Amino acid sequence: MNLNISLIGAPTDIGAGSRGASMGPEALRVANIVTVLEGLGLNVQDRGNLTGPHNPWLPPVDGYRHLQEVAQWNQSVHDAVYAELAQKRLPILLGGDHCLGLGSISAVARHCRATGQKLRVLWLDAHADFNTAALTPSGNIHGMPVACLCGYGPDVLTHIGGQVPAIEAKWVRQIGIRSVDEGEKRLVHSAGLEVFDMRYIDEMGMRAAMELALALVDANTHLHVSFDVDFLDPDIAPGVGTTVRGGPTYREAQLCMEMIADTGRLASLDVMELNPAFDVRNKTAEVAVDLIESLFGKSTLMRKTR
Ligand code: Z70
Ligand code: MN
Ligand code: MN
Ligand code: MN
Repeated sequence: MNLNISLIGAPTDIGAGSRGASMGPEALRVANIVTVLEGLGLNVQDRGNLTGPHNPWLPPVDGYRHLQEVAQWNQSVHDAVYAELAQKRLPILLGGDHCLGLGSISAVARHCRATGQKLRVLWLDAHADFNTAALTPSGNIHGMPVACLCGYGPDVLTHIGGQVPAIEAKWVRQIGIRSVDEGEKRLVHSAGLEVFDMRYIDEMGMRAAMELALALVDANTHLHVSFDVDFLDPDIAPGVGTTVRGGPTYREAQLCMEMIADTGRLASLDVMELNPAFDVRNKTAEVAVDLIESLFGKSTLMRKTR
């Protein structure tokens, strides 16, 4: 794995349905993300925070809230993530709401085109984030980034990164899904997204889900993880804008992270939707950092010394 890590803060809630994810990057720093990663032997550079338009908190226009502001934040995320990849570093985007997955993953896809790597995106989330302007019940663009990446969305969002669509649906595996809107569900099926929802995880177990989600990941695969903290069960992660009951437990989430670590192919990461305004004594940030530690191979070290 790439041992050179760059942290990029994106302090905004521009695409979210509640305010507060803008405080996510600092909460992750307060939960010691830098020293925890350094403790694993990684070289960590904190690039500080990006800047962008403030959140005007307006109602949707033509099915989108804050479309221009979302586009501007995503362009800045795209440029920052692409620059780190071009310097052969592993970017960790500290969100910020999940609309920014668009800027991050479009940059990763562009990097993969330049280097001839295959891309696999693991989308860990309670939500499919596959809405369009016509389907969305809210207009919140954090419910749309996967659709935009796959080419379903407005030009200002789908064109970031220079190729439309930025990715193919078949490169994506969604894990932990348990809240999908009616129209969104139909688009998920027609686009052919592979979804390991909570029903699947309950019946088959996290191990089987991850074995399939990681199938055919090889030495030429760039593995991107987009971790929406609301993936986790609210019992362990109350600090998000939208809690949805019935998510992975700490142990299931940890196994998920460990199996990703075991591939050795993790090459970029988003940590999104952490909302300190809903958290209790920063505990959700601490759980997220614990799980990120597993994602970067904490348990691999433990197995070697067993
Ligand atoms: C709903 C929508 C959502 C959070 C994504 C919810 C979207 N599907 N919420 N992430 N926290 O409004 O599109
Ligand atoms: Mn999400
Ligand atoms: Mn979510
Ligand atoms: Mn690479």
